[in-house]
Amino acid sequence: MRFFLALSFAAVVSALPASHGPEFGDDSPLSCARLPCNLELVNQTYILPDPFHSIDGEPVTTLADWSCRATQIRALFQKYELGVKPPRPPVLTSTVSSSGVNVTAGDGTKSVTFSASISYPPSGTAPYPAIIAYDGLNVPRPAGAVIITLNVDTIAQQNGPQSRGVGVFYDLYGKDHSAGALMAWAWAVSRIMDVLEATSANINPRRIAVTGCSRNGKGAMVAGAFDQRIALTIPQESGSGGDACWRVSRAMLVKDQLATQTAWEIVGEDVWFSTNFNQFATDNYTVGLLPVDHHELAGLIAPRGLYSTENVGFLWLGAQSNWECMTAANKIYQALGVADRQGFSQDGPHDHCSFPYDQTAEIQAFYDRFLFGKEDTNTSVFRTVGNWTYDESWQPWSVPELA
Ligand code: MCU
Repeated sequence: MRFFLALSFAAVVSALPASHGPEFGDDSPLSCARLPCNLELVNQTYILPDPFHSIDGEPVTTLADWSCRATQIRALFQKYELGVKPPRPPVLTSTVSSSGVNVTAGDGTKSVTFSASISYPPSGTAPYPAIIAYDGLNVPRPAGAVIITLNVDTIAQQNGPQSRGVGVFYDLYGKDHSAGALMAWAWAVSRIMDVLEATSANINPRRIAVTGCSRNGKGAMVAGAFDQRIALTIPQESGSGGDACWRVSRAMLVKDQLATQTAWEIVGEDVWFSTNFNQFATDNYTVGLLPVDHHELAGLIAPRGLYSTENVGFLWLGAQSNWECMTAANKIYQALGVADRQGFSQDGPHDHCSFPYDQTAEIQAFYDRFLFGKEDTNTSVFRTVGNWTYDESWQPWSVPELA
């Protein structure tokens, strides 16, 4: 590592054209992403949308069908909830040093620069695996891994409704761009991935995790869902807008009078989502029209690693909804034959974003398998300290075995 101290690398990353393929990880035809302009939205308040039928009712029966359906689900999330994620920009350059990376992204007429700090491990084997941590690490640091810290507010600020459109993402794409903050942050992660693929920073771009807690956990899930180069996604206590499902959180509030966070509350609180989401969150009765929900957002991470943690200490996070939603997400992992690549661990009560000791071995198993390549590590973790079971009535659809 010492050679970094004297040297920094400068690289031009954008030799390749922006593409539909590698970032989104699918080789399905572009037609899979095309949505009908007159898509009829059906109100399903007590049913989680069926991941295994396309919007025109075609069943998903093969892995190729799923790849196409996943592309469609990404298109739906971009159109209705998160806003559009721009592809790799035509101008992308970087400098990497022993302590950080500067990324310059531009469209040919204007450009922006953002940076992320890099902390190399005292020992380990290069090229190192790395964790991209939103605003710092709240999970244990694995020995032998690099930590890349991204200050998310510099990309897209989230400081109440008036902060919409502030940050380098909007300096480049315009303050009225449809992306909410979560998607803008995901774009920045993908640009860091571009840089890691193109430069020799002694970091292995095939062994990258992304993590964040709370609002940043929502962001980590979006980053993992929208860049299939990320090997492991670790949303921590992401709650509503993360590993909770909008519909189940709504039912907790409206049907069971449990004071949890709903879509209606969240769009008024901050700018994490696209303004296109507002139509589903005008009150607590419209979210059933959203043609997707977060079991599918998490399912987009399959077949890659996903370990999400929750904390029953805060009803606001959505306790039953986290469990219900991630169990429904596991149906997608099951369909792909990789159920154990998704872990869910709900414990507590403990302080928000503190990492409890009893999750240490679980997360280490995910590190071992997805960051250190120990493929035979057992990552079967699906547990809650809560007193609830999966309510099958949310899932009237069946789970195919895709091959
Ligand atoms: C759990 O994430 C959020 C939550 O959605 C917000 O309502 C609350 O204000 O902030 C939480 C958070 O990010 O805490 C650090």
